[in-house]
Amino acid sequence: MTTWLSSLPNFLWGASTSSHQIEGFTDNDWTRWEKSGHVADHTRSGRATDHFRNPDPDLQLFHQMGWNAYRLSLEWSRIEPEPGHFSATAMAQYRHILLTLRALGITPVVTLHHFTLPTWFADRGGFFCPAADTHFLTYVAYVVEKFRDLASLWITINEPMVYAVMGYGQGVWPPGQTSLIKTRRLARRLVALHRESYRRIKELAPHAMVGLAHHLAIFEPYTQSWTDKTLARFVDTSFNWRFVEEIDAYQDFFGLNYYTRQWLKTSHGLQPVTTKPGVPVTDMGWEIYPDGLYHLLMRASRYQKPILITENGIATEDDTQRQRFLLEHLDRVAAAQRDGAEIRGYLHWSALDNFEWAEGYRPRFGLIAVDYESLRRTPRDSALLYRAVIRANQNRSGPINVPR
Ligand code: GCO
Repeated sequence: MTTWLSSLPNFLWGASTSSHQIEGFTDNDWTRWEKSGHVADHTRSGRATDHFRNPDPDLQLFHQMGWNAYRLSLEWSRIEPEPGHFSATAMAQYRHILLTLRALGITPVVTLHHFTLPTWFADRGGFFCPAADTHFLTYVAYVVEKFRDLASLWITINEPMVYAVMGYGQGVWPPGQTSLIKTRRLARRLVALHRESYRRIKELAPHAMVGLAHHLAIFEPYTQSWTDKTLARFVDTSFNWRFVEEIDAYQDFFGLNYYTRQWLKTSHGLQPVTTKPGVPVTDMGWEIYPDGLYHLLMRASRYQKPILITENGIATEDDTQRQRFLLEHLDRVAAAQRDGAEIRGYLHWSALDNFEWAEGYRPRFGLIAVDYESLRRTPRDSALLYRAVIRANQNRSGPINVPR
């Protein structure tokens, strides 16, 4: 396979964020959702980490942490606050961010849609509106044309299945609907939209590498009963793999987000049980299960695309737990490489503590701690440990080397 990504000399090491979670003062469907009291403790994202107004110190810090890649998302609602009206100010600031990253030797990985929508688009029905494709593709073409000189790695949609399930199945994210049928229909629409976006980006930037960030989880039967096993297989196929199959011809790399394992129990229906008694969990209540990353990397490598781990991380107040999490997961990445998976990068979630959607600011996912009062940034020991791992692997080819 000779692709731009596989010809990259170095493994991509870095971390990920998304616009709404760090930028502050965005005006989109999530801002409205927060105002109507849907987030834990009535939290609003507010100024968040204030990154958009003042990005430079963060970008410098990312460089100091040894990263050669950084995944960010563009906030559609900032760029196109009214249909067809593009904000020169927002575009100039994103250009500045991309230019600064490049000057620091950091490869940007740019996500076009990370959960949030401009309110005008949400009001027309979001991705169900009849002109949804036209609107989204206009935005995509606009930003790709403006930034194709600065970015070559593009992610169209972040976690389409999570987006569909949370907003249209479980109703805990905007627009708060609870319909299985709509969840399925939305997933199908996003498949079509991804394919169209892929084509459009490749027309505008033929050398760009375009993919999607798939959220994959391990789904296992809670008991060994035939019904639990069947349910687990069904959820694994419909949540993890159906979308992947449908867009496989339209991705140049496989973007993989991995966090946890979940259990299926017939009495709970399609809603997985997040843990079993006695397993180690994060502050999100998610099981810590590094082997899951190995299994999913091996499974994803069947698609014969270079794999980019676009998210993997832990919410915890205890940084020693984060350090352990990091090493254990990197160790599983190395094992998958030794067993033949072509993995081209690891982007930890997250660069900074940030606004964790319906959970608000409580979960701490950052390699870099943020004091939300003073806005002071402090790299955690896990960030320093990560830097040591990155340094030890600089200019190495072959499987990464992870200290034990
Ligand atoms: C997601 C997103 C991130 C989250 C992260 C932790 O997976 O929901 O890509 O925005 O913040 O995964 O939950």
